[in-house]
Amino acid sequence: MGCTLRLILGDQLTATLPVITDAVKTRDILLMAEVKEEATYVKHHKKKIAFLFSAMRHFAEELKDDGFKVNYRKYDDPDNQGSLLNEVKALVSTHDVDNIVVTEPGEYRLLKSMQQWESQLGVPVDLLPDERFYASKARFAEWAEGRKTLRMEFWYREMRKETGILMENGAPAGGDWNYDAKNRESMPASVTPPPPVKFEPDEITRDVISLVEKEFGDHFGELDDFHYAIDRAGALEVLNRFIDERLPDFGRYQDAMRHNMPWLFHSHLSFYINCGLLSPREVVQQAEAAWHAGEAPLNSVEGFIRQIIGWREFVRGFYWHYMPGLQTDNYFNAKRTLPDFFWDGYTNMNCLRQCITDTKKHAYAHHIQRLMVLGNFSLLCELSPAEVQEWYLLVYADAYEWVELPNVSGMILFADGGNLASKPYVASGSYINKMSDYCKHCGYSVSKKSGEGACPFNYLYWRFLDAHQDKLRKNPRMALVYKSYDRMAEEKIAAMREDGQRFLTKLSKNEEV
Ligand code: FAD
Ligand code: DLZ
Ligand code: SF4
Repeated sequence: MGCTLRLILGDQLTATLPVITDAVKTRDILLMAEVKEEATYVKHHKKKIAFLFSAMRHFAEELKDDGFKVNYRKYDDPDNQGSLLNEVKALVSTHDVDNIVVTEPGEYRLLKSMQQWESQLGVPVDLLPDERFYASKARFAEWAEGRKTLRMEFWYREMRKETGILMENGAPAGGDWNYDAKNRESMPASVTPPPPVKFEPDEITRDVISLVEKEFGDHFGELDDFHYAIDRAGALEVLNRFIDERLPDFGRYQDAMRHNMPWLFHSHLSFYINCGLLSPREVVQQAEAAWHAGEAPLNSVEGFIRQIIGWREFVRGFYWHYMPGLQTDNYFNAKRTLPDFFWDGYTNMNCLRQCITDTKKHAYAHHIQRLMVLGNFSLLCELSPAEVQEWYLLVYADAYEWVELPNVSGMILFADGGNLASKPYVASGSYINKMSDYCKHCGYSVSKKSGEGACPFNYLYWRFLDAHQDKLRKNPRMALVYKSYDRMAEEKIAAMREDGQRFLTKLSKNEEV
């Protein structure tokens, strides 16, 4: 009798997955591989690769200590086969392999490829469902069936009822489904968020950092000050510290941004949840328990839990529902190429400079930076969806296509024409000024609407609404905005158009803005 070859991907570092728990320790082979194909299909941020390779190596060591036979292929092994398929092929040709088992990958391109493996390898390949989500793909499809539009809020309520999370006698805890009205505070200068949890790199991480420096030197991002958790124990510590130190204020400051402060009261858990070191269930359970214990207010706990059982589950279902079309949707026919400053951060617009610098340094930016600064700018400037998608997929350490693409195509670019969002997330500089102190450190004037020195978001906002009236006027949620537009004097609109066009021309030529 031969063995079962069990493949574990870089974002499947979860010891409770059946691909691992079903293994016969004395017989089956667990395969993990650092391969060029996965590390370069987009040029991932250096810190993202270092994080994932280190986490993979630590996970493999833990499996070995637990008595599993682990075949781990390092990136710089001279026999490295370069792709997951070729690594599997190499083992099939040298071992008596009866069948291959792998948990379904999170990305469409890899799933499509794996669905060919059985015929390419001549060995049965079982793709197991990824049980780490609350809802299966089939559950989402059943919910989506027959709905004209898919809205997160309705999905979220369904999930609350189904799981009983934050429910009391069949009704939402506290009487409301959503407490976001309390979650829109800006953060006063007197508030100092607790510092993020930092870990000193151990020998494995130091080796990986040297490898990344050598092999991926031309990738985006900085490697120094690497401080992420790289194993489950560390990830659990980040979770516990979040619950104790940040969760109570998570809600009220969820949308706030501060100059030179990327971490704020966010959880910084997405890296660990998405690669499997933490399960969404344990994260949600701990947050709910903190509320029951009176250690965190309901607006924070509900807001946080909604991000996970609401948004995270929703975008995953949405991705599989709309792929592959989601990749090519382009409702506004946007074509502008990404300006160079998306890579180096050199722009006079302080909000963008801050968000890009944070991203470059940490492979992290929080939600409002991604949505209302970088995303808002990308939409207003009609940047090419394909280029924006690639950028978001490679710059963030938590980015995998199943979660990145719906957020980019659907949420920020409205490229799907409204399947995900009921209206485009666009805003002028006043929103950024209200939610941050970025404008205080900016050469542009946020109070100036047009002309020399005016905040570009101000005229870009009206230019966008002006240019896309044919598509947006019919949207009832845009009615109020167009009412204001209709009240504007013709000269004012003309000035916005002119300033906007001048700015976009500079952007297209990669001139300094
Ligand atoms: P917190 O603010 O503490 O939120 C808690 C958790 O909720 C996160 O860890 C995450 O698991 C989940 N979550 C929150 N918002 C979302 C969301 N919109 N979609 C899915 N999960 C969510 N998140 C990713 O994990 N990977 C991505 O590639 C990604 N790309 C994004 C691209 C854009 C354009 C936007 C607007 C958002 C994107 N997000 C992505 C969602 C969100 O910005 C990140 O999950 C969050 O910033 C991660 O930081 P945190 O763990 O501190 O989150
Ligand atoms: C993101 C990533 C990177 C950078 N490298 C690897 C790798 O070398 N080996 C591996 O198994 N997985 C890697 N990953 C994660 C995969 O790209 C991920 O499993 C798929 O994109 C599916 O979500
Ligand atoms: Fe950004 Fe405008 Fe504020 Fe400058 S003034 S930081 S460009 S919103």
